[in-house]
Amino acid sequence: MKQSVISGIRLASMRDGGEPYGMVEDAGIAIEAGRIVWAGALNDLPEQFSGWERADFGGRLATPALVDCHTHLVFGGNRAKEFEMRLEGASYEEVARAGGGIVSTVSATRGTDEDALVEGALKRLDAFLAEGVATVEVKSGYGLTIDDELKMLRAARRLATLRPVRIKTSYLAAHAVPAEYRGKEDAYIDEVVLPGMEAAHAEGLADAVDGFCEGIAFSPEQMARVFDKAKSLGLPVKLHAEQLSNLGGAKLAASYGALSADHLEYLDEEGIAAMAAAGTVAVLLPGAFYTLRETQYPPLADLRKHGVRIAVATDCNPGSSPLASLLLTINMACTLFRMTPEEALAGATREGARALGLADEIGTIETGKRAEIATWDVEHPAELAYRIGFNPLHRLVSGEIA
Ligand code: DI6
Ligand code: FE
Repeated sequence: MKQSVISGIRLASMRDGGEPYGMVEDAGIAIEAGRIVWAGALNDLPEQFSGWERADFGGRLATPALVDCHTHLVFGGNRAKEFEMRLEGASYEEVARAGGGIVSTVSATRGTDEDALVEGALKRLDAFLAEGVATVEVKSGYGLTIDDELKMLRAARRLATLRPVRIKTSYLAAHAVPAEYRGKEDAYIDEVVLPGMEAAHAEGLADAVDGFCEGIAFSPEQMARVFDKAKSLGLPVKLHAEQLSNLGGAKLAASYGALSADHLEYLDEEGIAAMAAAGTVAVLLPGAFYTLRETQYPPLADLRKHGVRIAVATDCNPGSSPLASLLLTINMACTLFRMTPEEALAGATREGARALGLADEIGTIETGKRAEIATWDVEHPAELAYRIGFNPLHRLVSGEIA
């Protein structure tokens, strides 16, 4: 059984409460079989760990490995053309209604086989890993037939066999109405979304169920039918809610005990109170806000006031957030949304883990959690938020010291 002690670090444990960033100077972490068995000031290292193999990190900063709790990493094609259209004046909704948007990625994804989906996603995944990310959520939602949704989820699962990363999958068939079902949303739910969910669950392909509750997608009533099915299968739910308008999606998600409600620019205080009561995490996605040149800000002050936990994620997707950098996302969360660097880093570690139902496993550096640790060539954790287009990762320690 491999036993070791990481020493010579400045530890930003991101534990709740206590010092800002859970900071401990001149710290050590004792690791046994991939788990943290002790973390604290090296001077206080218990006797029982003192003889363990040491790895000295030369005074570098250590944080929990990063967690990206909202991505659409698997897809075919790209949407550079639509980017041009929007620069010529078309809005995101107009592009979607003209058959572009999500639906154009659906055609490309249907036309891409599983191997090629994996190959495309690996390029993006490698960019995440190079920045200290060890856990990535990946959604389906560009297949919109049972077979194509399953193909996307199988591709997502394969990523974890090809790289040292934890992948959590979300079944997102309720992402858009495919052209063949336009005007027949309820039939699409009955004939594709619900049976596809059963098939994904039977094959162990879905860790959660997601949806897009919006005028251009599904109503709260339709999402409730999707969530009822998820509940009957014992799958946790989450929702793209209040991104472009306020339909009460977050409140609906909270009523199902959702892990998270995501986007939330148009969220009202009633929705916030419902999320607080249910412990539903607010996932903020500044990459989509930036790309769509949104002007409505997510209600940060009220989320704080109600004590809602706030995560930050890339929303990496070919349309509204072609963003494969979680570090840049952390910067954007501060600059665009006015989150503090500590909140934004917590959003991409502790709170991202919570949004995936992994709060007991990862997201902070403390006894009992997995030893997934990023070390950085910086002095202070705020440097991870403040720089733009700069990657100071020194090393990602995943499971054991290699
Ligand atoms: N909201 C988003 O921002 C992404 N999906 C969603 O429901 C956009 C996906 C896309 O434009 O391809
Ligand atoms: Fe999304």
